[in-house]
Amino acid sequence: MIHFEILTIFPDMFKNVLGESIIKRAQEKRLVKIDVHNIRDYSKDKHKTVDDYPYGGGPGMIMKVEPIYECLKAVKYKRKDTWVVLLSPRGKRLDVRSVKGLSRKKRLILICGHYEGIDERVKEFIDEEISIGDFILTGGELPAMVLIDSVVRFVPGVLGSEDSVKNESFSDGLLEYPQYTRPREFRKMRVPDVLLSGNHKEIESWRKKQSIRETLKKRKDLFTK
Ligand code: 4FD
Repeated sequence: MIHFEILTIFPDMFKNVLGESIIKRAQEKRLVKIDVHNIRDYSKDKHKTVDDYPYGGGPGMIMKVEPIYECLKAVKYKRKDTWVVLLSPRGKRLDVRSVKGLSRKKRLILICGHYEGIDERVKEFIDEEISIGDFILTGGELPAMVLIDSVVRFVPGVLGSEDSVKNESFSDGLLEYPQYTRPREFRKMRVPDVLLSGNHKEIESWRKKQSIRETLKKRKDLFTK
């Protein structure tokens, strides 16, 4: 069982995405628990403020530290079994290795930032800053959902067969080989004969060759890694 605690000012964004399909079933099977907390509920002033102008001037608004800290305290962020993550474009890039590592945590607190950024003092309370790629989004909510989706796939029992995790793209550092299903021919495009041969040795080596070819063509960087 892995437990996610999401801290956000847009809790409704999570309801549909995490309430569907595989993640929904994983929650029903008690393999995954996801709780969403509204940071605004922890603002103490009468207007429930969560952002303010930047000291020193400049464009946009900054997320205040106090509501985030109060929300963290409410979810008991200091527990030893807990890892606190801030989704941020300044974080360490998420990849298959860090996803696997995160999937072994008992409890993950995900802080979703907004506006032009977050008061730097929030970083006192976090264990790690993670980015899903070199681009800026309007909030950390989509990155948090991407992280949860990728992590949940590595939790034992979530996917039908454990083989589907081991066999996939990146598991051996290469891109996935081409896949086909029926029909055998569609608009003159035929499924490669080798896949219908029943010769499992030949199929395996054909797939390996295709993987290497795809990786050389599109992702040379994976080869040098
Ligand atoms: N690339 C990512 C994460 C968050 C984000 C935000 C500071 C901006 C992209 C903290 C600045 C959060 C990413 C929200 N954009 N935007 O993972």
